Amino acid sequence: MQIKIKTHNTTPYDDQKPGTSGLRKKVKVFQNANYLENFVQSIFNSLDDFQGKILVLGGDGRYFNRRAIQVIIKMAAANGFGELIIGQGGLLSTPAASNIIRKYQAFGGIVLSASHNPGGPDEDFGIKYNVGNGGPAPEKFTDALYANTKTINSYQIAEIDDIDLDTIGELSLGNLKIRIIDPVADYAELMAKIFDFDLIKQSIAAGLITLRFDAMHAITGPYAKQILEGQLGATPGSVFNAVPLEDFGGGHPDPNMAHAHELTEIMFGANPPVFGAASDGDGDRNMIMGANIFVTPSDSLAIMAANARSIPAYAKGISGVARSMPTSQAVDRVADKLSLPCYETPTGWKFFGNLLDADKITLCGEESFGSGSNHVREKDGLWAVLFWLNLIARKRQSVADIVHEHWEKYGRDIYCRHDYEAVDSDIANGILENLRSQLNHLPGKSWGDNSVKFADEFSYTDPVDGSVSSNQGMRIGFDNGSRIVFRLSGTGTVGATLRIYLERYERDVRKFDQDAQVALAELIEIAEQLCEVKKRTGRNGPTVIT
Ligand code: VG1
Ligand code: CO
Repeated sequence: MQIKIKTHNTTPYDDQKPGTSGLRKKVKVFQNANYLENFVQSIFNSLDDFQGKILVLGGDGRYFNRRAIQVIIKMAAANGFGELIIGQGGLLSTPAASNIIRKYQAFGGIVLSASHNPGGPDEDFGIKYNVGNGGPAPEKFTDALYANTKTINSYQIAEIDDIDLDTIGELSLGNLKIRIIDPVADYAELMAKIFDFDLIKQSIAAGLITLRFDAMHAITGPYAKQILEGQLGATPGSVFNAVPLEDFGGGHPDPNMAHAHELTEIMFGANPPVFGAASDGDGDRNMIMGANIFVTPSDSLAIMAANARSIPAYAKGISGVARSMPTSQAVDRVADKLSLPCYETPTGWKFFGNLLDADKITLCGEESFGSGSNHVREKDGLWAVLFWLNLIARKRQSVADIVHEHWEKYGRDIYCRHDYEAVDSDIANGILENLRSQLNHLPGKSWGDNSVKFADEFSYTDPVDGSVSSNQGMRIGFDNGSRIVFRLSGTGTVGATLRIYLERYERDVRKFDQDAQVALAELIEIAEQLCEVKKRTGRNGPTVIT
């Protein structure tokens, strides 16, 4: 059967610039005439030589996921892909999609997600293109894609019926093969190769590890159920909020103590389990907790780097580490001690891809609850959870003991992030301009013990391909190692979100248990003097503190 292809005329939208991780907009915006079609055609227009090749397709299951997948199937068919590999029900977690692209040597993949942003008819949707290494497309591609969205005047679509996404199997339509696959199987197989599943299983069976995992009504539900309960033997019900819902039960599927409050209450409540964790909308973020303790993502990365040799896949050691610029310097201290290269990249996973491909690094992470390794080219929530479970099983120590032991050796980088969400864009730009104008005058200036060593706007030169990314946030470093970083979010969909990242290094063991907000109070005050966010917005404090 030959499929009938139709070319539709369209007119460009001017707001389809991909942000930190793809294009994110309100569902209502994606529902505008040809909005999705324009963006998808622009992706295909920006690619070369994909005829007859494989495209992976899946999303986090949020509202509009199914509709969008049907449209993309028809457009991929019309544009000449040879095979589509799609997760059953249109579902694939972001790390699972990355794995499938790599495993089946696909040309690329389209991942539908707005990650930690809420879902539903009045909430957010997102779409992102990943390249053949399984990672987010680099800026060179997203720039070309954006340029395409501004001039697009037609798109191609196949006139075929909707595809049954729910039945695993294969079908052919003209020259196109469509495979609906189990979204979990390949991923679970990969995890079993990286970690010591037998050891974790024994520790759980012996009662040494008890755990709770909050899937936040999002994509990791089926993955965590199968791996943690099915394969590792955690008590049924250990994984909760495990069924992906189109609106995530009305919450933000964002694994931090502000949004994963159910888990937080369990871990700080009576008789907490040994280990607690949560993941986000698309499964690439993680929050790690132990009984009465929360592990900051920056500390988690540092602890993973310091203990990598305890994990089978990294037993021979790691080649290097990388962190995004606003992530705390905890991992730098580990790299220093182990004489490993340590890279500081702009925010967003796309900057780690080249370093991983070139084997300059094995582990990487961000302060925003993301960590990962060379096993895929995305951050990976469940991977981090399994890393910690493997570590606890090996060390036979509590999460709190592992963290305290780490701090005793390396010192503690006390850290937090203040987000001011949905700020009027003009006010936000004013804040940044005002900050920018101060940068040259700040070095040498002091507030108490905090004397400014450097103040700059972060620019990154990729050591592999030499590409330069500038204006990646403002850094103010102090002589005592403290830092304040300011940047605007590239994933929000309403107004602008100002992020203020604060960190202070503490070497005094007696002060390790301080509350971060108290320990950082002086820096929080300096940050306000510099950026005047409260003064300029009339707000009393941040929308979210993580
Ligand atoms: C945020 C985080 C960033 C992360 C990005 C995508 O970006 O700060 O570290 O890579 O989200 O994560 P921004 O530009 O809003 O600060 V996910 O899990 O939302 O795909
Ligand atoms: Co995510």
